[in-house]
Amino acid sequence: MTDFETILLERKGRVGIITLNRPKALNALNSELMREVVSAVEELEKDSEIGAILITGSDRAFAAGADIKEMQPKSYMDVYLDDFFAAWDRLAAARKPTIAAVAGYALGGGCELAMLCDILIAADTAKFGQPEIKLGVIPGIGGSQRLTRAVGKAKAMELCLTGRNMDAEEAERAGLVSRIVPAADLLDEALQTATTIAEMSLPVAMMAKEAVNRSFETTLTEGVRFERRVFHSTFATEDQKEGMAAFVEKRPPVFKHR
Ligand code: CO8
Repeated sequence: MTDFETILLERKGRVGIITLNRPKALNALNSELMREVVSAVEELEKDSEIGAILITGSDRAFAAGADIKEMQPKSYMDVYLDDFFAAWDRLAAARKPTIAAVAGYALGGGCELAMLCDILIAADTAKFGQPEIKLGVIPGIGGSQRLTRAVGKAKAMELCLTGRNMDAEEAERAGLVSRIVPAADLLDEALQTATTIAEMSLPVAMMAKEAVNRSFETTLTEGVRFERRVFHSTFATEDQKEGMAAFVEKRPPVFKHR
């Protein structure tokens, strides 16, 4: 297992847990943290014993944004030639289900990182926002696109143009988070959800994820056609045979993740 400086990586059962760990900077996302998260995600994607990836921060902050101190001296050419922050696309491309467990601040790149995950579970202390405009920039890790798809144009515009935060209640009402839990229970609840998913058939969970994500990229007719083809292909898995046999035989399924 790799050693990391800015994150912690642990495995609990079939769940890989990545904890952002730059407490003095409220988990601000610098390049090193980005590289480490991407490398941990790659490690977990390759690990056949892992069925879901959970990303979390601290009680005070999931992440308070991209690291402003790191960005401040950069020129246009620096960020353009580096394709600054493009490596985060690797997380969006993860094939295993990903869950963000958010307490405290999820601002700017922090909100965007949470939105790169498939499911977002919020503590009642969570605060979401895209305050980049206050710094003279705009969201750069997909915030203007993913927030708009999640909460609609009016609220996304308001958040991106005023930089105001929304609390967990507002985020849940708007459809950004799947549910809110008391801060003290966040990790347990998120781990339970991740474990439930990780115990399903891995290839079928990957297919379900791919099908839901397809809805953001295509028309309804093409999306439904895609879903049907993938549905048909689940019948090629051993786990479909096992899942249906277990139902008929009134016993819990034992998935082989094949
Ligand atoms: N970057 C660097 N350091 C940070 C950041 C950050 N985003 N956020 C907090 N910190 C540091 C503070 O500087 C402080 O460090 P120090 O003690 O050395 O001064 C420490 O964390 C604690 O922060 P505060 O003292 O400010 O704590 P408060 O509780 O008073 O305030 C806030 C908490 C409200 C979260 C406040 O820290 C804040 O407003 N942070 C900045 C939030 C922000 O603007 N985020 C957006 C950043 S821009 C961004 O994410 C763009 C993404 C797209 C880039 C893509 C490029 C291609």
